[in-house]
Amino acid sequence: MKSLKFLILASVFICFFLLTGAQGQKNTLKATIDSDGIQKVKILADSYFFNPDYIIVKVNMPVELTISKESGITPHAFVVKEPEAGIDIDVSLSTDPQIIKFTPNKVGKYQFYCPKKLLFFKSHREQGMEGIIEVVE
Ligand SMILES: [Cu+2]
Repeated sequence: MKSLKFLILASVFICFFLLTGAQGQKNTLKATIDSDGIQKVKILADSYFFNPDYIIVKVNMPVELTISKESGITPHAFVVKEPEAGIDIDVSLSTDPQIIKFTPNKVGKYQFYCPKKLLFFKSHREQGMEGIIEVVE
């Protein structure tokens, strides 16, 4: 009986560590520049995260994002509201990849997120659907 209790306690601890460990994780992608001078980045939206969720691009060079969402009925969108940095995006996502082009013109870190929210539930952003585009020199 004692060992069973210990086993349950141990598995609870392991689950806790797995969960908290996964949440803080950043999946970083440094955009590579192709032969046309375009920085191509692929992003996948899922419930409730973006992969990658930390994207590094160079300033004053065109970026081409290819964004799609995982299959399923949950709607997702991709929003970045940083017009002063040349990034102003608000698109609803589908499983068909969409291509979004922009040229960041200001170094900095900019938030992207999914604004969807169902009734009284937490917004997707609050559940982890957000990330950062870092524009570097
Ligand atoms: Cu969403």
